[in-house]
Amino acid sequence: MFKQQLAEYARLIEAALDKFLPDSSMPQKRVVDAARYSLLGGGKRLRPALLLEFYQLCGGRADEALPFACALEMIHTYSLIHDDLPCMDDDDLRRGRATCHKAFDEWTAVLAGDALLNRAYEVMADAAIDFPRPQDAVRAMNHIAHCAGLYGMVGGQTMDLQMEAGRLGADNLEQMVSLKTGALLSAACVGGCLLAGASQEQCQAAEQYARSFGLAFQIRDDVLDAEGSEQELGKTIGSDEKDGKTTYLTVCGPEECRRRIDALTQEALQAVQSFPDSAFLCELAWWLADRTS
Ligand code: GRG
Repeated sequence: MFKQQLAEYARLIEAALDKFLPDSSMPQKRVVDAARYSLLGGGKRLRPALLLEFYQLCGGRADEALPFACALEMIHTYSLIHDDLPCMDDDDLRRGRATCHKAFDEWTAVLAGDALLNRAYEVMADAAIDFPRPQDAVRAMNHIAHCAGLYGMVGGQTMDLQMEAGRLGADNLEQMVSLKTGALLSAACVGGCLLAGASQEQCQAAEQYARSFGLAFQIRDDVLDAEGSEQELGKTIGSDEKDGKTTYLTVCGPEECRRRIDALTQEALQAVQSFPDSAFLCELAWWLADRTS
């Protein structure tokens, strides 16, 4: 049931993404091709699915929120393209295929990321104009921008690279993860609530879910980087060790990682108990706690 619902969300999102970034024969076609290559080439579509789920739990209709969900996936995809570049993580494999800069080249990948980021805000602003409650749309956009930027994912990525260079200590690990990984999940969960004009209590519950679930998600990601299968994950494994990265696995070891993933997943479940039907959110959290891809 849950897998079916996630697949249905992915179907909706992918059909809309295709329309929001149309194929073209313009002179800038090369960058459109690269952006489409990364955007439409797989991925779990977690963040847009979460935005749609929270929007519906707070009383909205999924089709109204679809442009915002797609924009979030564009922001996520831009971050993956840039993260894979030689100046950052320098990865060759993503979503089971060559990374954007490998399939095209570096300048194209930089511009494809830039194009996706800008297109995301354009799509949201367009949708806000005709949205039933434009102020809620602006509040959601504001939260998404905050979470994606300096005070969220970009800030977390900055901390991660500083840690890798030995300029920041392991005591910054939790804050780094809550920004790099947790912030965009908050953009999805709280963004969906804000868009629906939800109460402060509902927004706080969504924030707590995103926080706990985001940390569990990252710890599982750290474990999979060491123990997972490259084929199932669709990305290069062993890169954390190769880069000498500080991760939850290096700090806590595998047993403590498992214990924390389970405890954080329980916390995430607790956080959303007050929603009318939290089954999808609960199953998603457990599925990701045990994920292999
Ligand atoms: C370049 C500003 C900037 C940020 C990069 C995305 C990112 C931040 C880094 C990628 C490395 C990493 C471990 C990020 C943590 C979040 C994470 C596990 C992303 C992968 O998300 P999934 O598993 O990917 O949802 P799919 O491909 O399924 O969408």
